[in-house]
Amino acid sequence: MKNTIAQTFKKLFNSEPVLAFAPGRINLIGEHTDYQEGLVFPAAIEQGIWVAIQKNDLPSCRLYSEDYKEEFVFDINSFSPKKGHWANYTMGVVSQFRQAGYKLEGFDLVFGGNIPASGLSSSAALSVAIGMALTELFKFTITKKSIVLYAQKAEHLFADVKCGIMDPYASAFGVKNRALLLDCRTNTHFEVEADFGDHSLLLVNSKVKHSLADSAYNERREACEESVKLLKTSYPDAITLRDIPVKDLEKVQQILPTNLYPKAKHVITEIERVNLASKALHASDLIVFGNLLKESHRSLSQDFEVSCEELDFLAEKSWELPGVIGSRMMGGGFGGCTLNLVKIDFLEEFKKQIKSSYQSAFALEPEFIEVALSDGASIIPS
Ligand code: GAF
Repeated sequence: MKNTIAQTFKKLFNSEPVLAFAPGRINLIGEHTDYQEGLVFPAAIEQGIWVAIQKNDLPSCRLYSEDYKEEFVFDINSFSPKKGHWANYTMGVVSQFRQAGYKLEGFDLVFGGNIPASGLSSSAALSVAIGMALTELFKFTITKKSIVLYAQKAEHLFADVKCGIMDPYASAFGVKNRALLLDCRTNTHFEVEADFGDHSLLLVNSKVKHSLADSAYNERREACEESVKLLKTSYPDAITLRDIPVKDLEKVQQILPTNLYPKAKHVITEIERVNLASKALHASDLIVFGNLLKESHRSLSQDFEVSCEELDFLAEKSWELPGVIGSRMMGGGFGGCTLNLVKIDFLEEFKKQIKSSYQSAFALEPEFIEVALSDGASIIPS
């Protein structure tokens, strides 16, 4: 893929580009906790997005998407988001650089990737790769952490999704064979060696992406913010749900209305699960780790209500199968993949059984993706 992107660039723009790469991510556990300043436990994967870029001495930016086989041009001094368009991520990041005072000139850019399913953060990978590429091209002094924050803000302002920091952070800071225990209050992480012994991390792509995903995401975030406001009467210092102790759930239930309590409960208990799961993985206690994945799924499905029939089916079916230590929906929800920890000897049987039962239930063929935890974003030496 890297070579294809570089060749397309040379063919279209007849110059030698700077190349950057940023990976997609998985998340072991900790969903919908990042925007409440909680803990998450993601990792970068091998697959990602490559960006080729060079200055063009023009006042405009000429973009080409290798995946869509489409071009898009915008004026570097005057641009605005175009609903649902792939160019929003580039314009969003450019706008963040400009707002931070960096002087950009026109450039040409080609991008494409090999991220195999939805829910693996291709948009964050793209934004991080663009941030890395711009920094290298214009020789700016910008930290990876700033690029992560620009990528997040670009998604808020140009794609209308009020996401947390997890996806760009994992894409930027991933480390081979390690998961990142990321504290989304301090935006700092610990690396935890991810040794799954004779088990493999397998994603099952449900092949569905329900259309309400983005609006429901923002609604969930608002519900959490509303809960914090109400909880402030008893917890005046609380800034986010991160500040509510898990032992206080009964008290929380008395304060919050019935539509908000389950959502708050999910976030508060999920943060605790991340804490326990990271310790379990560190101690190589895969049974405890796997049970926490299952609890996480239940909570996301029943309390936070971001699962869907297909994801529930895949997770629940997996729990019944021998050789499966844990299974849960992964990411924002309403489609995408489940994350499964499956004994290597049982992988083929697992795929056979899941494929046939999912096909009979939904007339869809699931896709199986084995993932390896990998390094984060980088500039590719020419
Ligand atoms: C999406 C968001 F982009 C993340 O910030 C995170 O909230 C995740 O959903 C759910 O954990 O990937």
